[in-house]
Amino acid sequence: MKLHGYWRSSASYRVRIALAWKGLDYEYSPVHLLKAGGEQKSAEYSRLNPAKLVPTLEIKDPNSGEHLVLNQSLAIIEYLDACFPEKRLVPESPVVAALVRTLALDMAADLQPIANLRVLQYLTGQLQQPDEQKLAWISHWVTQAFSAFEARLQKTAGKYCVGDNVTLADVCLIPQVYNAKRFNIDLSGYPCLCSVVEALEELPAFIAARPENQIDANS
Ligand SMILES: N[C@@H](CCC(=O)N[C@@H](CS)C(=O)NCC(=O)O)C(=O)O
Repeated sequence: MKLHGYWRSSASYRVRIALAWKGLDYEYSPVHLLKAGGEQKSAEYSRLNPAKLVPTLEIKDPNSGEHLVLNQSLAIIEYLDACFPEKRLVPESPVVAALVRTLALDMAADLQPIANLRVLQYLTGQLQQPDEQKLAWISHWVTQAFSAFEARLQKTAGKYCVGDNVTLADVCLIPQVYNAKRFNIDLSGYPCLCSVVEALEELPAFIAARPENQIDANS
């Protein structure tokens, strides 16, 4: 199994958490998102992911033995959950699974893309916005998303986002919190979110997946 990712990429971070949570060994192949205009745009990497985004997971399917090249972090994690159902991240109950996916998509589908590298590069490049406007953009969307997330957590959270089991919602939350901290966004107005994050940050799988613990950290 080989994960193509970048230490600071939140989508790669999600897959690293899921792999570590399930105790799956993998080779890590760094794709530098900034070097030489971005290695994700190279012809070689584009063959693995035509969207020119990380992550990509190469895996031998445990059922058919087929070599698979998978993109989209949530599709990858749902695939891993189906093939390796120990320590499930999407619960079997349809009701709880819907709650979990709602929270996961709040972070991975509605928030993360708005502050993705290529979006920020477009803001400061083609649209010629200064850095302070870029920071205002990030802060606006993070604040809006975290306020809604906090309101949801008031109803769903136990120790973690949904009850007392780690789920896909937690896997999607932590990388967005990492990004928010990078941009110095004040999280003190989200007490429920902070208490869930504190509990998750103690778990070995979440520690192993941290950006600073990757071989390409600070590169
Ligand atoms: N929905 C995709 C998002 C992937 C994505 O946005 N990856 C970012 C890093 S978190 C990326 O590769 N950015 C490179 C760029 O914007 O050029 C997923 O979840 O896998």
